[in-house]
Amino acid sequence: MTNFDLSVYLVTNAEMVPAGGSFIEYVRQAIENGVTCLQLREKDLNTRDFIARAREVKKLTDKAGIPLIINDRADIALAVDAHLHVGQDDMTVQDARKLLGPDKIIGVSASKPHEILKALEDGADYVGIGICFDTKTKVTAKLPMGPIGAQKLLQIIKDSGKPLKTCLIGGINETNVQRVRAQARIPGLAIDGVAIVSCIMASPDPATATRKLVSLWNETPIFWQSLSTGPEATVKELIRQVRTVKPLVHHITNGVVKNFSANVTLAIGAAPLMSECPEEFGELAQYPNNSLVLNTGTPTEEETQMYLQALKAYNKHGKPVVYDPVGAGASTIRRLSVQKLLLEGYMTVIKGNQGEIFTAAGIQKSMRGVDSGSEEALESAVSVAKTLAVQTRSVVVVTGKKDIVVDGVLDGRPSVDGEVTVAIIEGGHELMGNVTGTGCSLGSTIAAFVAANKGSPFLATVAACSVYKQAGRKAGARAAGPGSFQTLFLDQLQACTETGDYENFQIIS
Ligand code: TPS
Repeated sequence: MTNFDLSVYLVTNAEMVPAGGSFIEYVRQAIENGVTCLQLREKDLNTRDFIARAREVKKLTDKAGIPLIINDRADIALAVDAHLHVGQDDMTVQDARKLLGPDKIIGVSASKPHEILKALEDGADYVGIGICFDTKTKVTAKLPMGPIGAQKLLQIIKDSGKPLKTCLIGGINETNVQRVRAQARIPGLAIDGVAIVSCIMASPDPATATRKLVSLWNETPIFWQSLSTGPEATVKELIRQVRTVKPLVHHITNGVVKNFSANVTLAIGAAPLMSECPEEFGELAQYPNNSLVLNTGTPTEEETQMYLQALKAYNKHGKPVVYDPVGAGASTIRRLSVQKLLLEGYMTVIKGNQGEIFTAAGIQKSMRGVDSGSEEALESAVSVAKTLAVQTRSVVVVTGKKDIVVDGVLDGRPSVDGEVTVAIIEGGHELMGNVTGTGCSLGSTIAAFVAANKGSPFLATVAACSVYKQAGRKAGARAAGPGSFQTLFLDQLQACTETGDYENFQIIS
């Protein structure tokens, strides 16, 4: 059967219902408030009680016109004329099909490529892909794959050409459902829904929890709103907008560059704020016209927890986040920090040098031995940046002799079919590499530009890189060495942003 709606799929767990609540009442409220599918998952009921409960629930699902799916027990599905979900250790889809016939929905849990291939071969109607995030609901040794990790499974389904539906499960709740929807997709195929246990079953108010999940699933994700191209603006207007809006740029950055980053932020007409105090992240994220620079200079486990709190606060309010994964591939702890942050949050812009962007994209290949300024290196960096932009749906910046800016990818735009917009910006000066903080402060500049130009994060990022390169070129031409370069660079940043003087850039695709 293919005609069913997986978008908000409740999987029950009677033990989670808070004291004083009634299971059937929870199910009724979830159904009345919009779940589109319901799975009865009873691990501890005896057969007779299970059937009785299934009949009771089926009255509600029939009335609402949504499918009732029984977990694991084909006999019970048969007895009550319901559909079936099986796990990898349960009856196979093939055997279940023999029992239930062609008209019943049969779904199967899957987390690995070979399990998807088997589901396709066996003619499953949908797969429950997981675990997406950490979950306390099910004892599992599986590691969270995140919405990005689900993309390679979607690719297998797309390549098969079969109409296998998908939902993601594990740790999905109102704080991450929109990011799941935004990121769990590849060009031409998106997940069909999310399956939820605790966010509804353990909630003190299942009606509100359900309504919220349903509306978050159906609304345009908050990230897409800020990723829309918006009105066509000239680069000069984008630059002017920074001084007009005076965005507040919250920095979490490493000690060695704090002072310089704050001065750069001031020079371009924005306001810097340095805070590593999680207690105020929720409030700071709600300031108007703000953004977050997440420069993960010292990613100890403790610091990474702090980064996560800031990321989640800014994501919650749909505010721009510029992520600078400093030294991303240099050590295990740095790689883990990158993985964790990309699993747990959405970045508006990811900025790094070639090595950092390769690591963020999960690509091991080293460009060692290749001249970083060569055409070969540029081409390979563009291709990796595109991969990362498509995966994360972020704007990706690769810094270097030439900066590369790749557009984040959106539905409804041509880029979704693989054509991603890329800008290349030349300019700057070699002295930029001799002053600590010039790399990190580009992150501050991008954050200010993106905050001031919410409708156009791609062009705003291009504008930020262009102004930055221009100020670098001009300061370099006048400087006697790194010392005078530093002061001249701040002067030039102010002058260039005041006059709208920027380095020309090239859109290559
Ligand atoms: C459609 N499963 C994987 S994670 C999990 C369960 C029950 C717990 C999630 O809980 N796919 C479907 N149905 C299933 N039963 C499974 C997979 C297995 P929470 O949302 O509280 O994190």
